[in-house]
Amino acid sequence: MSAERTLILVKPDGVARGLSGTILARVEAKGYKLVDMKFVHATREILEAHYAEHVGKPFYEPLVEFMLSGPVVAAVFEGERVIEGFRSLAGTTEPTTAAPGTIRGDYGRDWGLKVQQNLVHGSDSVKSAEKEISIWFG
Ligand code: DAT
Ligand code: MG
Repeated sequence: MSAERTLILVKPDGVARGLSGTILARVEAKGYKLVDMKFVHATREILEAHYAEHVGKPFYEPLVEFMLSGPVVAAVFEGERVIEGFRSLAGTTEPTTAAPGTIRGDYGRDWGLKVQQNLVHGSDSVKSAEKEISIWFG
């Protein structure tokens, strides 16, 4: 049985604020293994596949525009229960209320925009992780 893997993105706000290294260091420091990584400017095609579950929601188009606004770091991390472990480290979606100690809680805030800028993405299930790793890494 192969080890669990997850797709992590440092979103354009994280890269623009110079937090890519800090964020990746926190994932590594927790003990997960970095197995692939790249610096990439996403395309609309990639984002439409990545965020297909959110089509039709009021924040969908702002989300795609935000994710196109600058480069991201895409990384694959591996480890026992890494999907759940990274979601816990990232914190909840809204940065205002994400727990202090989490990435979103420590570095994120609400900027009063149509989409929450919350620094990171992490796959939410084994199925999503497999899909997302193939979208970003082929
Ligand atoms: P998560 O990234 O925590 O898995 P999600 O998959 O539900 O959250 O949504 C994808 C992103 O869209 C999320 O990181 C931030 C943004 N978002 C989600 N819900 C939102 C809302 N109600 N208003 C504004 N932006 C939202
Ligand atoms: Mg999600």
